[in-house]
Amino acid sequence: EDEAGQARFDEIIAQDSRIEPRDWMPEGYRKTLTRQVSQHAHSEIIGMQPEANWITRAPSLKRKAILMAKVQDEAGHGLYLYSAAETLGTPRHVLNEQLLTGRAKYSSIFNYPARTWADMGAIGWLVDGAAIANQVPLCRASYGPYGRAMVRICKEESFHQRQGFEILLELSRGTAEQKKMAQDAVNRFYEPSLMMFGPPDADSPNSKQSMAWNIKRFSNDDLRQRFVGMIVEQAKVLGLTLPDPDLRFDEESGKWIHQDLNWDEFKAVLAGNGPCNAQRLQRRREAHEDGAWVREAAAAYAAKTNEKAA
Ligand code: FAQ
Repeated sequence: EDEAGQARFDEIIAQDSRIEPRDWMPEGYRKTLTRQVSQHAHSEIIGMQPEANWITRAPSLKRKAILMAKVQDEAGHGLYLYSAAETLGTPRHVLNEQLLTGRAKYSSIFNYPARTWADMGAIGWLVDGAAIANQVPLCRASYGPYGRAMVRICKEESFHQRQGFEILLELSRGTAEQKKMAQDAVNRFYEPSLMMFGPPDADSPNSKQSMAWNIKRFSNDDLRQRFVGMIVEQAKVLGLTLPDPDLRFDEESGKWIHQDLNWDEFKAVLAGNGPCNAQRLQRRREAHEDGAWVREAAAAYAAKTNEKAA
């Protein structure tokens, strides 16, 4: 049966068609997707924290409403992605346990602090911008539930990116102090946002297989340089600069060249030693404990309903 399943799986991949939850799939495919999709879900949930910190301090009612909507969207993305991950066979409480015990990764970017209101602009523009550049190709991922989830998520990320851009634009056109605050936020988030695309291709153990399985469509470095090209023009409109002395377009390769990134810092953040890792996980554990009564009530209600039905 495995042999027939493998042959059918290979055929679906060769046709660039989709694998669905009930289809036979190699264990490695199931495992790498569970890893990537659940880590993506964890990123959305942990990613609520830097911005949630600023909801009470948003400079106007309108800004507050927009920021609240964005953070709620991220919660929605997380739930959506956990559902997609569960179709691969691992229940959500197990995935959650992996996050709370620090065994599962989530995006490095959310371990950096959001210090000023301008950081809401830089996060929207650069972090959501990088998320879109990485996730648009994932809409064509070979695993059906993941690809379909990505389509909806990318639509919302586009709104997020525009709202961040608009915050920076307004600050940049404001007082000298506001413009300085915007530039400072961009300076701090530029390099970490480039690291969101993952390690350089030569140090990316999962890329080759994930590309062969049509999960990833482009390499980490390829997406990174594309993203840089996108933001170069947008930075001009913003009247802000990117803190990268090596930044240029290389005619010969048709690619954007950027400065070398500090991969030691990236490794430290992944190992749990970034500026906010401990705080982010601590907050998530507290939120999980605070929600215990909701889970208990939902389970009791479900048991009662089942009893009645029986
Ligand atoms: N941070 O072999 P590769 C968002 C890990 S957007 C932490 O290249 P792969 C929206 C990687 O997991 C952020 N870990 O791995 C939002 C692997 O470790 P493992 C989330 C990283 O999977 C905006 C190891 O390094 N987006 O949340 C990172 O082929 C604003 C080796 O790396 C996604 O998750 C990193 N930056 O490629 C929310 C997108 N990079 O698991 C709130 C989907 C790599 O073997 C506010 N994911 N690692 O132990 C992907 O596209 C891929 O998983 C990559 C990594 C490209 C991230």
